[in-house]
Amino acid sequence: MSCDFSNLRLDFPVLDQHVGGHPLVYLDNAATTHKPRAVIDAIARFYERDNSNVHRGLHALSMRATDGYEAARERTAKFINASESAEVVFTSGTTASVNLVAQGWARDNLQPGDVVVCTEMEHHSNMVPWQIVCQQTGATLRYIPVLGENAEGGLDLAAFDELLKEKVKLVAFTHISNTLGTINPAAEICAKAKAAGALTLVDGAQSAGHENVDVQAMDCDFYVFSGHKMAAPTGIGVLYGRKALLDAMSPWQGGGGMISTVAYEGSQWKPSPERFEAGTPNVADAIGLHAAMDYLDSVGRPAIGRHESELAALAYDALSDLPGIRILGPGEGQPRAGLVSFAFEGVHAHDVVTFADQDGVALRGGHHCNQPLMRKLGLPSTTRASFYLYNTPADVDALVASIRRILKFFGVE
Ligand code: C6P
Repeated sequence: MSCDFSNLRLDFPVLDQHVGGHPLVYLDNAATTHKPRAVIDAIARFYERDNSNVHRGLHALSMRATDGYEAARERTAKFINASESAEVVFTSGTTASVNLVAQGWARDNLQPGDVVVCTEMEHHSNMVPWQIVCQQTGATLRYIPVLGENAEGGLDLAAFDELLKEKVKLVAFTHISNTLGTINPAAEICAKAKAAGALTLVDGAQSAGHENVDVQAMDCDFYVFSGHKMAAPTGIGVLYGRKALLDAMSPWQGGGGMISTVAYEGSQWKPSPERFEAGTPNVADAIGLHAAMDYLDSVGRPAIGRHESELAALAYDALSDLPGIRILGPGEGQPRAGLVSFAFEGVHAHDVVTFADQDGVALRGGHHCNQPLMRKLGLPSTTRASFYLYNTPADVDALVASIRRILKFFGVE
């Protein structure tokens, strides 16, 4: 049964408001998404009935909280098709998950002469942690180039093949680019890396809530994502890792919950996932993440992905007609995730976003945590419209009308 996306807006209370006298048109979903009533209710229910610390108490509330937290882990394993729930570590988000692997795996396993490969389209969160650990270990960081003056050619996989002739230990790359909308061939990249003896980390921040993710089919070693970009709360994220790898990794942070025994002389760790969850975890938001996964799957992730890509294609076509526009990422008719990032000569993205806000249209302007990519493309910033399941073709019309108004003001159209 196909889903009627036109009514989904009603599930998201925050969308029922006016901004600048106009109904809110929220097109900043790559930054963070809104939460459906089902998620808000699940969090409220936890605080109203079950609030307690987990894994520590033997009283009823603590046991209910523990059950809820561990059920969220089971649900997450199912959501990404991990082979067991112990492969799911809860973190505060994508950034924390990448840093955990950088400091828990890479710091112990890299040495001078080793190479980490990431890409020129990487978000800072999947670049800076590798820069830090390469500095710490003497390893070298290399980048798969992007092709084309607007990066429309995606990743240069021939150049990747060349890089793999070096002593590559890890390939860390984004599944979907938050600035370009490029959908990278994750399984192909993982297969190439594996054949060269390298591990893989896939940044799923922009893919996890937008398509079916199967970490076993992708055959990656690590997959990381944030709840807040997929209808779940802020402050909860996931590190998926193969069990044997996680169990061989050092803890990133020490404290309660992650130890098996502690003596004055030293301590021993629990296996994963507890080893990586020192201190009181974010129980309420893990329960919110569980509710978000149920909600997204009740709509259907493949349908959500198709819907967003259709909206992005509509926006791409309408914006392409505007004078002086430069649209980044995949060209006309090429596969594109649900976002469009663009720039106009002589009109700064921050002006575009400020004007659009007066029309009730929420966009993002800036470098989108992709400074090196912006520099390579010769742009200070872009304006980005990013879609989610509650957006509609009418939202694309509002976007285009607002952009036309801005261009008139600046005398461009
Ligand atoms: N991108 C954007 O507006 P955190 O902040 O840890 O939840 O996610 C970081 C992150 C990592 N990888 C990718 C591909 C991302 O898009 C993001 C977050 C936001 O594009 C904020 S800069």
